[in-house]
Amino acid sequence: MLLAMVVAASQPSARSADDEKLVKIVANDTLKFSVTEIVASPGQKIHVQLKNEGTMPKDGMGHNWILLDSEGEAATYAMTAISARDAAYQPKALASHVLASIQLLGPKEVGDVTFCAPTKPGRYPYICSCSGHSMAGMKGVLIVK
Ligand SMILES: [Cu+2]
Repeated sequence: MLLAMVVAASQPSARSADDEKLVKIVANDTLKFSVTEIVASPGQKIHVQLKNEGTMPKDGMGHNWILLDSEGEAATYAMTAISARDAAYQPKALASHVLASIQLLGPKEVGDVTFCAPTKPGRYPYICSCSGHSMAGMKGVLIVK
């Protein structure tokens, strides 16, 4: 009986579709995300849609969305990504720090990703890793609480 209760408690709570959080982010040539803060509950299902409304060419001014596991890794990832142009600015060596991502988008392209928020409360940074964009301010944070 006790075992059955423990098992039941460890199951993800049955959430309805209404609990899925839809976040629409717009990126453009000004190197900003339209949404810089997302608040979610632990394990909450999140659907992020990124739209690039810019007009500049994908090579150099494309935008992606990379959610990372810590603030420290975000800085490292952004630096490393600059020389990972051939991998669409997603350095494979750091892939283990990526919690969710949307691929590099050219002008007028839209990308999506659906994932579950980390179960551990905290701050999880997201960046555009295209050639230094996050250093110019193209970043935000997912706050799990
Ligand atoms: Cu960008």
